[in-house]
Amino acid sequence: MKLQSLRRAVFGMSAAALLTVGAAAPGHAAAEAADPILKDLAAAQGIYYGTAVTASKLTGTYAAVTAGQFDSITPGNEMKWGSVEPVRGDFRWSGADAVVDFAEANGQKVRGHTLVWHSQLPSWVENGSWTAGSLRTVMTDHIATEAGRYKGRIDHWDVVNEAFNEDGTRRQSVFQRTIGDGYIADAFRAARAADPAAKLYLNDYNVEGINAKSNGMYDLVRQLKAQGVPIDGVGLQAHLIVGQVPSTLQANIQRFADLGVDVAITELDIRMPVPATEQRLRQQKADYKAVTQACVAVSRCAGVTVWGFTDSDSWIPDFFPGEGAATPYDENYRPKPAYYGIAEALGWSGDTGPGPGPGPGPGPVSGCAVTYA
Ligand code: G2I
Repeated sequence: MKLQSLRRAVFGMSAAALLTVGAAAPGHAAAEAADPILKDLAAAQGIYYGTAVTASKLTGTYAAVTAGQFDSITPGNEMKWGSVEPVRGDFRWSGADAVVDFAEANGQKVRGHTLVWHSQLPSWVENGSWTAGSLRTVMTDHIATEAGRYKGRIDHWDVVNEAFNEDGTRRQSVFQRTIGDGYIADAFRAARAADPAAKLYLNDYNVEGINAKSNGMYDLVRQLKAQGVPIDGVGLQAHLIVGQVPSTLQANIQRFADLGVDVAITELDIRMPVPATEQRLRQQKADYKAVTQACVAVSRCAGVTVWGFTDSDSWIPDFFPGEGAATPYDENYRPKPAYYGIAEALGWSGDTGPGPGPGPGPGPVSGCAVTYA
């Protein structure tokens, strides 16, 4: 890799990160040296800025941007029950270990994702014949094993993920059906026992604005707090659609904070029909900026995690045919307008480059021509 490209790709990285990455991969630069460093801007605002990662990709430019721009990482799949114990008693920790080791080598926090979820659940759990008692034991043993393995190394755990239906009632997962309402409190107590230092989160999607689902979550958090259940935070995933940031996002963050819990934006991405157009990318910039501003504005908002930082590492195209371009960097690790929108929300006022007139235009493109096709 040319010296100039290497300088660009690793700009903002610590010495530890450089050691970890070693020889950066060829390819496009990650960002101009003059570009902002999101984790530094975030720290100055009292929050973290994180990204979901894929453990097997943590080399080269992908690793350089992960370490250079973000101060928190979340394994996108590697800590899920189906990943770590696909067969009962057969544990596979290599992916999760790799993410935690990378974070420690680069001075990053880890969001552990996730201990109890109805999806990516091994069939031995999903289809076992359980009593309430036997499934509760299996669940709390799983929590003790996984959270115990990483004790002291995880900043936040998503203890329970996606427990609600859209109308605010409980999702009828195997845990809900078999153990009943109390499974959530049981899970949080087991997580606290396994790793007392980790902040314990309840995480869900479509709960970013004030609506029936977030009302259900709000009522539960209030009850859990009243019962002394050890819950520390609420995660708003924020898988959003371009132009549709809920107008009540900040008020919703604030009302959870007022219950006495922290809040995090845990899985932010903002999808659009592809091919992306300049207009959609401008709107996406405004949307990333608005979400980030809402977190900055509430003192109990701990930070923001994007669900993949590059369009080459996003779940959207696989799950929403015809949609994509949902992350702040393009497929070649070039920052998109959204990246500059995040930076602006974090107080940066640098040059976002020639744009199509006033407002959120595309930023610099690292000397490469960008065509969104
Ligand atoms: O679905 C988006 C997210 C919603 N909230 C919880 C998150 O955990 C969830 O993440 C996504 C991952 O980003 C995807 O990568 O969860 C998906 C599964 O629900 C993940 O997709 C799976 C594919 O379904 C598998 O076929 C694939 O083997 O990713 C696996 C690993 O690449």
